[in-house]
Amino acid sequence: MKIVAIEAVPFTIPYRKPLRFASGEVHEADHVLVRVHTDDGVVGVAEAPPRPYTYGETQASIRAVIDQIFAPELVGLSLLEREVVHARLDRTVGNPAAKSAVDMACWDALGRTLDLPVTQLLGGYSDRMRVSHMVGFAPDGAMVAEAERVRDTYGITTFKVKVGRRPVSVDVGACRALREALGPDVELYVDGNRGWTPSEAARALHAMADLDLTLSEELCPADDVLGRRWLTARTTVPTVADESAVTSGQVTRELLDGAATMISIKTARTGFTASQRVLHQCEGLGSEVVMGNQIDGQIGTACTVAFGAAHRHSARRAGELSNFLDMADDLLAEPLEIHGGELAVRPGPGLGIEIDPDKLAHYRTD
Ligand code: MUC
Ligand code: MG
Repeated sequence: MKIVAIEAVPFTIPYRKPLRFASGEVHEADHVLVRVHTDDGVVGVAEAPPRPYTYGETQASIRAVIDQIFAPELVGLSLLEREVVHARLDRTVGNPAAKSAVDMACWDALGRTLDLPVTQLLGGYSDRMRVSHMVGFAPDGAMVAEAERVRDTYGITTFKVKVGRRPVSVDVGACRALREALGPDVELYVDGNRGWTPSEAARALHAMADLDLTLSEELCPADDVLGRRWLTARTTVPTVADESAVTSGQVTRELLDGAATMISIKTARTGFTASQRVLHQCEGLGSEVVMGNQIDGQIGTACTVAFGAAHRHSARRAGELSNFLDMADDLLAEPLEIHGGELAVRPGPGLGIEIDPDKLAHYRTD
């Protein structure tokens, strides 16, 4: 079970249509495939999606930190020395997506070594999650058409609508158009990616008070310390901390400050090990969680559902598991499929996924 090598392979897969949101936009998946090799000949995999507008990482920085710092520090350790692995990773500040992909590839390698699914090693609560779909910025008609297509094709009835940066009236109009078209039975919530001031956010929530929004995520920046507290205290829509709550300490601050009432957990930024810490922390503090999406491909989505379904606390809500539908292709030999609004966890050892070597050869850019 000794780690003998860690590879960081860059690849680029185009999107069918770009995803646009307040802090950026994505036209292609320029991710990094991470492979952890052990002395038993086992290979664990995971993917790191660079989000420079959220955490400052790029495809090149993820490769560099893994090749130059993490791989030399971890080679020689056993897969069972998880605390040592994390103590070494934590010598480097930041780099959440790079660290998380290394962590999850180690878990995949451990599951394959033990011939057990990671989801069962983590908690084994359920074998599936309901799916929530993210709808990015577009004219109202296009946002409605996308939501209707996703509902009709995949049975998805929970939608996270991107807001912020555009004028409040435009986003309010889009949310109203979605509610009118989809009817009262779908779940709608909004994510501002820090795009509004607290007063704009308050005005937007007031204008959408009749739309039955279930959550409002990261409407204003974490540094709006008093503004976020003010907003959270005055709205009846629970406020979700996403990119403001990357570490356990930030989760504590957000919740105890009254800056947010819930936490988005993303395996792409906290892996399995630190996501489990955050999950248990939230459970202990009485805060709900939502399994978020870091604009993941299919490998990342397999990780999110393996984690989200494994725990009672994270399996309650629909998880954000459908971004890969926007991509033109992916690397898995057997693609993920959403049916009846649900995504099943892959059975089989580790994450239960295999990389298609021809697809990797086609999309890798090194
Ligand atoms: C989300 O929930 O914010 C957009 C930027 C990012 O880092 O994640 C996505 C989705
Ligand atoms: Mg978010």
